[in-house]
Amino acid sequence: MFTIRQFLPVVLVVGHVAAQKCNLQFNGRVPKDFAPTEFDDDNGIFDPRFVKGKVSKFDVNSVPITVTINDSSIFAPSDDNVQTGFRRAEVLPASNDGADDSTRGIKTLHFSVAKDPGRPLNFSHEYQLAFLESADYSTNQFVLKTGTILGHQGNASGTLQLYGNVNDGELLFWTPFEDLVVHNFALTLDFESLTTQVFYSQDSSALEPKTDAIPNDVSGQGQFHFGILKKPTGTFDDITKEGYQPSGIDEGILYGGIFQEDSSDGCISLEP
Ligand SMILES: *[C@@H]1O[C@H](CO)[C@@H](O)[C@H](O)[C@H]1NC(C)=O
Ligand SMILES: *[C@@H]1O[C@H](CO)[C@@H](O)[C@H](O)[C@H]1NC(C)=O
Ligand SMILES: CC(=O)N[C@H]1CO[C@H](CO)[C@@H](O)[C@@H]1O
Repeated sequence: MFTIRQFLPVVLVVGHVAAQKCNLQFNGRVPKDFAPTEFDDDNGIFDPRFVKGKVSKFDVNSVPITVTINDSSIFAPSDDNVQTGFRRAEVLPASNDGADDSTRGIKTLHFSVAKDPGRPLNFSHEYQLAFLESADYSTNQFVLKTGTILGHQGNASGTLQLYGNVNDGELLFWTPFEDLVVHNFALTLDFESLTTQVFYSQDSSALEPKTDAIPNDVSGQGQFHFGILKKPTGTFDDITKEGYQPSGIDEGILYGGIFQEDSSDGCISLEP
């Protein structure tokens, strides 16, 4: 059901992304002259079927995007599977079909997030802002969450929390989700040794390692999601279809600097 595209670096497509130190696996940085409607067409950056919807450190000649959700953001993978329990809108890299090289070898995934001051989230809810979903849809091998995390109510809601494979639910790293700050993440995902190392910085600071390479089951390939998946509150048996979602929402998150590089030789970009 997914279009399989050959890896085509945006460097070649648009010709004005800064030189890279490491080899790129995919590039989700959006060129400055990119018109929003192009997200609905095949664009070589993000898969158009998944897109509805302050410049980050790694956006040198590119711009951030805002992913928003409202009451209409209900994902329906099929007519009999309408996910009314969630409000969600995400972008997925165009070349990432679930079985491609982005989940093989050793790769470093970069992305930056910032709050949209005009469209605040509701921290009474749990949100997933970035995650890898396995090819068989059975797990998320890592998840960046914020808000009130279901099953982890002790965690401060105003934090960004990076979890490993949700089967274990280990919190790998957390940091305050401050306003008016660009939060830069890089995750070195070792698909051979099954580890994850977290790098983080704010605004224009160089990325710093915040953890060692922590054992984390990143096997199972799959797809990288960037956007907003808002979970329900209240009680539910089937989280995808039940629970409480208030109406009249208008929420957004800024994303930038989304790309993945090959770190099989140890190469990691701490600076653009
Ligand atoms: C949600 O946003 C989309 C895109 O702007 C818009 O077409 C739709 O009408 C909005 N839905 C609601 C319920 O506001
Ligand atoms: C935030 O979410 C809670 C739980 O769904 C809801 O009761 C509350 O009204 C929401 N707050 C705002 C400001 O929308
Ligand atoms: C900041 C905070 O409260 N962190 C906790 C979040 O939940 C994990 C898993 O239960 C704990 O290990 C952290 O201490």
